[in-house]
Amino acid sequence: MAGMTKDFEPIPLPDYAEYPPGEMQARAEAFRAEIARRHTVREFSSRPVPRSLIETCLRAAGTAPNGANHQPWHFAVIGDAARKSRIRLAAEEEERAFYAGKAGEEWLAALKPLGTDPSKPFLEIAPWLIVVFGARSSASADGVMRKNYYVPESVSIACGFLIAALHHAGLATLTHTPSPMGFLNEICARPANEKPYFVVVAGYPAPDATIPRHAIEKKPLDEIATFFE
Ligand code: IYR
Repeated sequence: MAGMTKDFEPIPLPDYAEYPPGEMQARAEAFRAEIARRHTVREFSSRPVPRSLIETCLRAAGTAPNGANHQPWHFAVIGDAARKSRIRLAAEEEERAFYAGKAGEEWLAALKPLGTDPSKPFLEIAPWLIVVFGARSSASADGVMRKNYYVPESVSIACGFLIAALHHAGLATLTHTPSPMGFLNEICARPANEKPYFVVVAGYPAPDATIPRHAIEKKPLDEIATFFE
């Protein structure tokens, strides 16, 4: 029936795995080391990456925790040269205004150590651009439109899963946020109730890819965490 909500039906936790404490510590350390090898890359190779690899990483992203399990996201996966060119053209236009002063002095000063500028060749060179949209409302399984909850939080967590999955598979990524990015709805044929959040650029790094030294300076644990015990 239209608008009907589902009743609560608990099922046994299907696939939890417990490890001996020593193994837990080793797994935590192995994951830390693996994720610490992820670096945002801005120079990509045009080497092709199979669609099936991206599909598997998107399935991982789709398991992210989210508001009311409405899964308020859509991933527009751009592999065609024409759309990539349109995205580059529109993004560079916005970025030129941003770097010419729209961003303001403080923001531009904060970006100095990253060495970024309005030129975004990676938007045409990388094999895949994954445009991540958050849906303010979306259809339930029975086709009824309903409001979504915690959309930015849900989409950002899914994006984190996606970046981790792509890295784990051996790909380099860049979380690109042209500002404003409303132009992405038209290019990706997404409805107005969806808002673009990120462009996740994915591919092999260029053989001579560099990263800014600034990017490897990470805050120590005692600066990012406070324990109460
Ligand atoms: N969107 C711009 C500027 C930019 C902003 C932040 I905050 C960054 O961490 C990096 C870049 C660009 O892509 O150049």
